Amino acid sequence: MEYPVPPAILNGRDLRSADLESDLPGALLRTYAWMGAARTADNRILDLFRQGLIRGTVTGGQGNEGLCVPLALLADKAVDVISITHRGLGAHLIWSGHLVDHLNQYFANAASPTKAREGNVHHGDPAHRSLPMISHLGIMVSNVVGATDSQRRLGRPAMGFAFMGDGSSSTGDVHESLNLATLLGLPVLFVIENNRYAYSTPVSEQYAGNVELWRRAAGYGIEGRQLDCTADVAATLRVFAQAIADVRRTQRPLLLECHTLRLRGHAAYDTCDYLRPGEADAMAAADPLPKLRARLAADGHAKKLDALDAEIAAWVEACIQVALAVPRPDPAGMEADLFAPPTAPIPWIPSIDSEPPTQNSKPKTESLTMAQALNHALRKILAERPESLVLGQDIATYGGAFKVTEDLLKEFGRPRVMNLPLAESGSTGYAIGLALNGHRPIEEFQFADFSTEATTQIVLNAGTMHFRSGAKVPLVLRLPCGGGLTFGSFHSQELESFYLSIPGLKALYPSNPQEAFNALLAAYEDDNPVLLFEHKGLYRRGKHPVTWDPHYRDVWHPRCVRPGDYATFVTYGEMVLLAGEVCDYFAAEYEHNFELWDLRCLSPLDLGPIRESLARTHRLVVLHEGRRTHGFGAELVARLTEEYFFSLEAPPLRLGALDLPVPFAPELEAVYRPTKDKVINAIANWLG
Ligand SMILES: Cc1ncc(C[n+]2csc(CCOP(=O)(O)OP(=O)(O)O)c2C)c(N)n1
Ligand SMILES: [Mg+2]
Repeated sequence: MEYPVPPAILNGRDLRSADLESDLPGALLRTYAWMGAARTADNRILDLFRQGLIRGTVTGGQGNEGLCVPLALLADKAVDVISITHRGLGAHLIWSGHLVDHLNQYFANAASPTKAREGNVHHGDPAHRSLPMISHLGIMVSNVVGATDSQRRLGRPAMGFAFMGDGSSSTGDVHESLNLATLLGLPVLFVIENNRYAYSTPVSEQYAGNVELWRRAAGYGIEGRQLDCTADVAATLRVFAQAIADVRRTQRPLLLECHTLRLRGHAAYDTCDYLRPGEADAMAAADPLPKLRARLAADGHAKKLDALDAEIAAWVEACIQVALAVPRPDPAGMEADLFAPPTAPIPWIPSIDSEPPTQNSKPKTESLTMAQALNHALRKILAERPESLVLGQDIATYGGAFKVTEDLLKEFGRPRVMNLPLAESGSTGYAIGLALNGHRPIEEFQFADFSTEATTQIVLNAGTMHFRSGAKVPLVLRLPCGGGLTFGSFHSQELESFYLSIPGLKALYPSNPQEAFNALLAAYEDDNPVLLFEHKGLYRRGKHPVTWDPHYRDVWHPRCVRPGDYATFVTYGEMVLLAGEVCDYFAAEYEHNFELWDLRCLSPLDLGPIRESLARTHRLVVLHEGRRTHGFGAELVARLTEEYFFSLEAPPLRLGALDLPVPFAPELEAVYRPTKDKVINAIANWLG
């Protein structure tokens, strides 16, 4: 594909504050050229949408160029981090790539940067720290905080640019991110693109009338400023240059409310009936682009501008023709791209504690609880992998609600063992940002139940990242889960089917200390977000020998706990222990030997060995602690029996909890959960 050569002035993608002093006309001409290119492209994209050549939701940036173009020109694209909104085509054009690349995204063709798996402006350039957008507004802001921190940890003089609309500024993630960035002292410029509307909702219905958004900064203890980006582009450039210099100098966040415009309504289909009479005309009159043109023309550049406009229009047309000629996307490889491909194992020191065994000694074995085994694994990871860090609520000084992170702070210090505020979504978004930039965070949720606060970040952002952008999110999410401890509905849930009903996440669920140790190493070295379900009832269920296991990666596959020929019994987590006792009972009382399988890995599912077992036994029992309806067992039974249906000697048996919130009192919870007696009775009835 040959890319049309851009007008020479567009070869310059940078402006520095010194340029504003030494050659203001040149700086303004360059800004005008980029604003004009963005406007022309946005207008043509709208036409192409109306012709049916572009699909989806075309949300133009017409009117916002006076904001996003100056900022993108002033940013240091070699180190800074940015997340651009759906009004920022101009910033995309400046940050990286060629107009054709961006048009390919809109046309969703074979050369689209998201491989046509996402549309509109939902692309970025993660390799160059432009973090791709998902539709869910406010979500990317914390990613910028994380990636900026990652840059700082790597010793790079970067700052972050986190954009949001006036509507998006109402989301919890924006609040959480402002708080987090201030708490951590991170150089992030939070930019509110206030165009006075969120779709059809005017600011008067978005926040109380007497509020000015920039004043919110005071509540976080940072500085806030406001700026009218529709007035004078030279002034805008100076204010932005100052704000950028201040953020770099203070290494603190700054909140900048920018008054801007949305000239073509919310999206291509918006009829804008909700505008007040005369409002559209007033917006058109405030448009900074013609104002800048008039100023430059008055300064004697009229001819140059005519030529430049013509050159830009011809270039945009030529780019459209090139992008239109690209073939439609190929569905091949879609499924393979859900996850980042496997990597080579990390060269771990072959011991559980990073002390290499001497030549003749065998690897050390220690008797550990599961909580201690996890602590050992975390210590090993922190000691051997500089890109690792452990974060979560109360995990530093306190050592975590279940003491799994005990003493790690003492050994590794605060930047690598970090308490986070009570803000699961922003914190997870921060961790995603770190992971996108090469760090490998391990985040502890105090209880798995609280991870639902971060569902969008986990499932829709991290879980879809590789599929839609090719970027890797190596992130371990530790989820203390499960019941039986009288903790009630909000501290006892099993969330595997909740999370795994949407593709994109890997999940391990160890059932003993050795497997927990292995699972944490395996999860850590994976380039995808991995949920690590840790049953709280197993944390201190006795001590068991834990040693270095060179086959630690086997946790991605099921394990045969005991062989048998009568039935295939599949379970995972704490239920493995219960199932073992149930198998003992049926071996003793019925002389039926069940072949017990510990699934270990819930995603990606490897059912091959279990299918082989079922081909021998012809009977299937599936047990899990979570609720039955939409439970993980439904998936297991369906997948396992669709192949062997006609050779089964009995209907499959699916056992789980009642379809209720987890009740609190032990007497009630015992009725809710699968217990040994209930499972034995159910199987005995099934045997007939
Ligand atoms: C969390 C979330 N809720 C709803 C939407 C649907 N939606 C898309 S754009 C939009 C308005 C956004 O307004 P604002 O943040 O002011 O940005 P603007 O479009 O004005 O630039 C809405 C409600 C969304 N994308 N994300
Ligand atoms: Mg808005």
